[in-house]
Amino acid sequence: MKEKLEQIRQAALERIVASDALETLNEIRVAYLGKKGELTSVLKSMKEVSVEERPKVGQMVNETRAVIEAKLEETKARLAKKAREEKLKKEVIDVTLPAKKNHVGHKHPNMIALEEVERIFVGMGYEVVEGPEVEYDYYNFEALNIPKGHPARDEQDTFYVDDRILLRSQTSPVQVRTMEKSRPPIRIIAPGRVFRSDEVDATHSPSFHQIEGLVIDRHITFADLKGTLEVFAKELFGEDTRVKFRPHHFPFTEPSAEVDVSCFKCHGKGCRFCKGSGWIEILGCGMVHPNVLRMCNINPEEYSGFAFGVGLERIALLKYEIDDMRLLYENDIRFLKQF
Ligand code: 2U9
Repeated sequence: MKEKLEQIRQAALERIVASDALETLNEIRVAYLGKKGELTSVLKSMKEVSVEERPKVGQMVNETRAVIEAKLEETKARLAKKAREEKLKKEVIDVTLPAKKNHVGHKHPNMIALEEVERIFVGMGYEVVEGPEVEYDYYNFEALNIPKGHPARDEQDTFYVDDRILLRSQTSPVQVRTMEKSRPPIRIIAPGRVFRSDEVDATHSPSFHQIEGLVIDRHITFADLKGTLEVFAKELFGEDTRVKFRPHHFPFTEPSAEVDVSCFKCHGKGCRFCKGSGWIEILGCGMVHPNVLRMCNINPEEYSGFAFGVGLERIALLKYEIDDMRLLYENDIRFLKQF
């Protein structure tokens, strides 16, 4: 029995020392120490050993098991360490290699200008509202006091989808929809893309952006309109900016005006930027026409309001002194990088 145990011990240790993988160690453990393993079968044959000898043989079996287990553990630790070292060697990173270049995006000048305009009006308590770019003729024209056959329809050549549906030529439909579903007081700005069948040149494009504003409440007067737009102009172009209201005509407002700001380059003296006049036109505005209020279920006897519209690209071109609108649409990274 003693020789047998010694044989088992020798063979097990030899196999353990020769093994080079953790899986092999597991196989060896099963082969010698498992339920059907060689050492266990020795224990099972104890009944053949005389009663006096049994404790001694039992102790020898236990010793053999302990020796094999210890060698298994020691080898397991050694193999695990070796595997980890090999893995680390493979994963070595050369920190001196040049890094990959990160391309950082830039905000489009339109976006910078839009955020600035939104900041100013949100600061005065306005909400920002958006609406569909594909609209009904009703919201784009009829509800704005521009019936079929009105000359204003020819002034802005509109893209029609069919005889009822079109690509909006202004963001005014957003205000009409807002008036239809909410009661005054209303204080909103409506930024968004609009479409007109215009030839592309330095100041025109078939698709551009507007920001329109609308305020409806009791006792709103032209003085509120003037004060609001003066605050807007000063915030946008500087505290020393002066504003000038010139009478104008829009079908949806009465009275209507166009607004000029004093040239922020020459402060009104006249320069190339303002084409010698000292003034720069920036927006159109007026008191909402009673017909428009009525069509949106608002009683013009009780409520009044003002509205205005600015071209976003025009603001971006002025603020960043860009001389050609096409630069805003080409998305040339060398141009956009400058903002
Ligand atoms: C409702 C009632 C009235 C919106 C207005 C203008 C004046 C205007 C132009 C400026 C340059 C458009 O970008 S542009 O081409 N807009 O001059 N827009 S008043 O008036 C409204 C809108 C909605 C219900």
